[in-house]
This record gives sequence, C-alpha cells and structure tokens, in this order.
Amino acid sequence: MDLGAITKYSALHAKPNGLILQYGTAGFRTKAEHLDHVMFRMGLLAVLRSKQTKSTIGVMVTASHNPEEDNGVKLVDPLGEMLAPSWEEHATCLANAEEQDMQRVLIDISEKEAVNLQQDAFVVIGRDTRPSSEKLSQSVIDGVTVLGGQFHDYGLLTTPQLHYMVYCRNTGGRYGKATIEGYYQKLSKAFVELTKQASCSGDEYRSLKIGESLNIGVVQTAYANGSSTRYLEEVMKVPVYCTKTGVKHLHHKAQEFDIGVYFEANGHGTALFSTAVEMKIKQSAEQLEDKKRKAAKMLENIIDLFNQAAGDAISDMLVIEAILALKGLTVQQWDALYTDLPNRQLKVQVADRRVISTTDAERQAVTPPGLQEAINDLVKKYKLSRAFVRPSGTEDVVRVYAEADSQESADHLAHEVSLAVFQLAGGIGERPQPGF
Ligand code: 16G
Repeated sequence: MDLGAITKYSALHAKPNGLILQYGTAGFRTKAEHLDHVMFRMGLLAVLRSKQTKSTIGVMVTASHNPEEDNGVKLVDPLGEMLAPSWEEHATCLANAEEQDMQRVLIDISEKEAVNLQQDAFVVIGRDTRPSSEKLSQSVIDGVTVLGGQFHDYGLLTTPQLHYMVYCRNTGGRYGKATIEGYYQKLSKAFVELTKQASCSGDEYRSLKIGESLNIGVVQTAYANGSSTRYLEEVMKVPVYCTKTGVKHLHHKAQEFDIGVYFEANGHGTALFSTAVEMKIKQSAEQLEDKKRKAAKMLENIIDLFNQAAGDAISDMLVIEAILALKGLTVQQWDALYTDLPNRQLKVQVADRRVISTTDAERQAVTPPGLQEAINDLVKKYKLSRAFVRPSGTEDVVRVYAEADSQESADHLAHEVSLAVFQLAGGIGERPQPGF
C-alpha cells in the first residue's frame, strides 16, 4: 500500500468533520454534496474486497428513487449479490474515519480480512443520470487507482445491469457477455424463444412435472397488499414469508427454496432458481419425451429471462409479458385476478428516526413505548385493516403504511397513525394534516 499517495489523494477528497453515515439498506445515501469522501473510500474498499475475493467487484453510484439532490453508493459482490454484512461494517468504519485515522482503518480491514495486497484487483463502475453522479464516480475511480486497482467505467447503467456485468465477469462469460449489448441480447433471446412456444399450453407449464415436486416459496415485505398475500396463500396455495424491507433480506430468504419468488410492493423482485433445479430443468430439456421437453425448455427460457444476479424491472416485465402470452391472458385479465385493498403511505418527520425500532419483519414497533399499543387501538376501529411504521433506510423520515376496506378508512387510519408517531416519536415541524 502506498500510504503517501493515499494520504495525498485522501486530502483531495476530505471528509467533513463529524459527519457520520451508515451503510444501510442500499449502501450510503445522503445529500450529494456530502459524499465525495465516501466515494473515494468506497473505491479503496472495492479494491480490498476484489483482492480478497480474487474477483471483480462492482461499485454503483446512485440514490435510486431518492430526490435528485441526493446520491449514494453501493458495492456489488462477486456473484452479483449485495455486499457481505461484515464488509458493510467495514464500509461504515471507513466512511466515518476522520482524516487522520483513515489509513489505520484501511490497514485494520486488510489485516482482519487477510487481504493479500499483492493480488490484482478489478472494479467495475456504473452510475445513474443524476447531475452529481459523473463527478462522484470519478472520486470512486481515484480511490481504485490509488490502491493500484484496474477498473472499467461503464458510465450510465441501471443497478441490475451492473449486477449482471459483475456476475458475467466472474463466471468466465458463461452467464452472458459483460457488455450492455450482451445484457440486451440475453434478455431478448430468452424472450423471443419463450414467446415462440406460445403453442405449448399453460397447463404443461403449470404442472412443472419435471422430476419430483419442487419446494416453492414466495417472499414479501410488510408493504405487500393484504389481498396479494391472501390470493397467494388461499388460491395459489403457495407458502408466503415476510421479511424486513430491502432486497438483501428478501433475496436471502428466497435462496432457501428450489424456486424462491420475491417481490417488494415498490417493484424490486425476481425469481431465484436453485442450481440443482436449474440443472434438472436443463437436463430434462435434453432428455424427456416431447411434451415434457417443451415444458422444460420453456422453464429454461424463463430462468434465462429472469436476471439471476438481481431483481430487474426490465427482465421482470418481459417475463410477465411472455407468461401472459403463453397463458393467453390480457394485462386487464391478469390485473383482475384479485383486487388490492385500499392503502395509504405517509411520511412523518421526527428529530431522530432511530427512536423507532421494530420486530416481526417490521410489522410491530418495539420502541418508543406506547406506540404499538396506540397503533393497535387505531387499527381496531376499521375493517380489514392493518398499519405499521418503520424508520426509512434511505431518507430521514418515518414511513407509515395503512390499509383498510375503503380508501377513506385507509386514509384516516394512516393519518391517525401519523399523529401517534408525531406525538410519541418526537415529531418535528408541522403536525401531520388530514387530506392528501
Ligand atoms: C432501497 C432498496 C429497496 C427497499 C427500499 C426501501 C435495494 C436494491 N433497494 O431502494 O429494496 O425497498 O430501499 O426504502 O436494496 P426505505 O427504507 O426508504 O423505505
């Protein structure tokens, strides 16, 4: 490690004194103007992670759905997964180290993780369209190069595309080509193949009689509409599990099944197929008699169409489109399968959102005292109702969710719960007002 060069460059990406940030649900996120030092340091950390895993690591500069003036950064692990939890802690320590302690933290991480500093490192970088992203990704590059890492800057990419690139590069191109064309080719080829099979009836696909029965699970979060959960359990007869908000929690749970389908109400989700199932399907596609072979081929294309590296809205949309074509359903017919319960989401400003802690996959508030009891009493006033609150992992707010049998009831319940949060959890600014 060239400590002299690190000190020199670090001074060019100086940390504002006293600023404390946390590697949260989706990496670091805050106002873009506070992130220069974090970007530089995440470049350094990506190199250490790359050396340790002897693999390509991804760095994505984005704050996703946050306001434009925010930005953020997250690291992508070798198989396109989210960064391992122990490295999230290293990321937090490194980002928060004051200038004079930064080198020591860097050395501590290398020692703790037995990083061979002689090993080569390769980092791929992507960014979103925010005006601040280009400069911030340059700071990541500074961090990578000062530690002697090689890099490829993909420029503008969606986050799932960067996950795809990392996965491709670390699987020797077997999964696909690590280029933007490669990504589109992979999805479009699987889509075209799949829709060509529209002659094969949905029943063959449904039976999944490829070998013994598969262990299928659906994973949702507390935000999933109550009607969707009921439909899955009572009509589709599949087991449904609830995890904390954030792709990494759902992804982790979905990995427990032969086929794990996970989805968040805000659009993140995918279906994961275990390696054993994928192999079985591929073998069946070669061997079985005609009808079953067709069904296996179809499943093989569905697996290819889902971006296995991460939840990907583009690939999910194509899968839906293809399955609707195969089943001969219109979007309207699909939408009419069940009706969502009316619901409302609100935000409440509080002095410190960490005063709210939760349990039971964020469906129950543990602190502050009295808040859960207040929510329980409010929920009792409405039919088919449910409400919960949780501190956001990406914005400085508390989120409130309510659903009930009518929109008016859902709106009232959400408002009343907001008032309870405001009173019991240290609300600041104007009291929440009714009406939306
Ligand atoms: C991030 C997460 C998403 C989660 C959302 C919750 C990833 C890739 N994305 O966008 O899964 O639903 O944050 O935001 O992890 P919140 O904590 O502000 O409600």
